[in-house]
Amino acid sequence: MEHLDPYQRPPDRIRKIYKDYQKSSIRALDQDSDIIDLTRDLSQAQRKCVRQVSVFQPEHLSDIYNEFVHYGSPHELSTISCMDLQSVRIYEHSSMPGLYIIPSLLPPRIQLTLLSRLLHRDLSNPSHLSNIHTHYHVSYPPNHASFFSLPSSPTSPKLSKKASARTSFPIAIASSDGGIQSFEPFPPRDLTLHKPLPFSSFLSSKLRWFTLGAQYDWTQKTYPSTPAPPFPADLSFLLSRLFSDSAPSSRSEVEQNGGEITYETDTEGEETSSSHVAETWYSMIPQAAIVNIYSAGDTLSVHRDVSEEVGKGLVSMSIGCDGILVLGLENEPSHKSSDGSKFENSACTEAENNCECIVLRLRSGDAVFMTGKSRFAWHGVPKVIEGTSPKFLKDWPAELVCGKRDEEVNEIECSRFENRTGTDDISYPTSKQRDPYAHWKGWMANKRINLNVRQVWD
Ligand SMILES: O=C(O)CCC(=O)C(=O)O
Repeated sequence: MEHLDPYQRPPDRIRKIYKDYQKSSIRALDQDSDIIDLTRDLSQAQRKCVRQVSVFQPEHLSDIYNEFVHYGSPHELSTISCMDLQSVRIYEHSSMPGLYIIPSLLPPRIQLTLLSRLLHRDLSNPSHLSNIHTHYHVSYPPNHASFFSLPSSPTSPKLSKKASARTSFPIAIASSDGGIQSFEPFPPRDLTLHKPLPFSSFLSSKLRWFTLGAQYDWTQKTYPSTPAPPFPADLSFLLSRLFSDSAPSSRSEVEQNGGEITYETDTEGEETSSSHVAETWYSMIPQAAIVNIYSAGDTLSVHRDVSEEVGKGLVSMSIGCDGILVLGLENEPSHKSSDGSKFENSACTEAENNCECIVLRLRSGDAVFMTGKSRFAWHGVPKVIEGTSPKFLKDWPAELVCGKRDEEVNEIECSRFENRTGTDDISYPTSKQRDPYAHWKGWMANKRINLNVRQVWD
């Protein structure tokens, strides 16, 4: 595999596009016809380059999702019926061969289950390091409880110098009824560089990412050779079944299935065939993941993921607010842009034009699979759009009323797959006993979680 430099500066063109989108207002984003948003009609120019290349069938998906929801426990019940699911279409853009865009792959129940497993369970596992660990001693709630079982706005006492210097804990402060009343701030590793980090900022604004499986070293830009914590088995199952098996149904099956193919002969005269999908669907074994936690307004700068030792596919799944993802592939100097959009700009210098760029609006439940030529594409997130978290997620981690959950999430599933909205009709428990996370209600309203998964070694 070709070795790419993790320190290389991104091409000027994608940097410029990234900066422009960073400055865009929500209104401008809503009206921007260059953004590929597969939930709305594509522009005429986009229809020439975006094609449906394959499909996931509902039966296939419901098997995977039921197994994932009940993973590790014997079950006979089907929580997700294939009747509630629709075929999920897989698209490709002619400028990004091997980049598969899969809108609405995850139905609401799977998004909720995934979110809870990532943030209640995996974040509480001390072997999953976060960016906060680089500068702070992070302490954990007792018995692997969720961080969200702690008060959302603690009445933490000020950390004494002695406590700041301490490297062993407990730091949870018990209340008279035996619960946890508050959490001391996390002491910095170097007191001369950082102040103690209040627990409230850990989850509310400061936590940006944590890692699963192989723990990437952000300073060295390498994966350590020491044994990694096991990749969570249920997530591994979900991702392997979706992305490691053979490529999903071929194009002819799409046609038989009545799938409408948004195919127009593109300007280059090239068609993407089912055999092409099979060739570039580089199955992957999940070995490392980054869980990015964005607040509206956060950004992720343009980069390439090049530290992995194999070029297998990279999966990216989004939950919560919409995100704008800018992607760019460097090409031959003579290559002409195929979409005729503003990304082909005669005012650009040659260096700026030497990178094919596309811009996607990703919504909750969408997935992107970067394989083939696009595996090492430049990409970045210039915008997470405020107020766009779907209704069924807005109150998370507050839970749905016990007993009504199945019925209600099913309702949400149906309505979402019809028109991508949630339902107004979700009720929540009123007592704290029934909902341990009620005091964090609304945390997800302005968050975007991205699960970014890769294979590191053969
Ligand atoms: O949030 C996203 O959509 C992309 C995240 C990403 O590129 C990364 O974690 O490397």
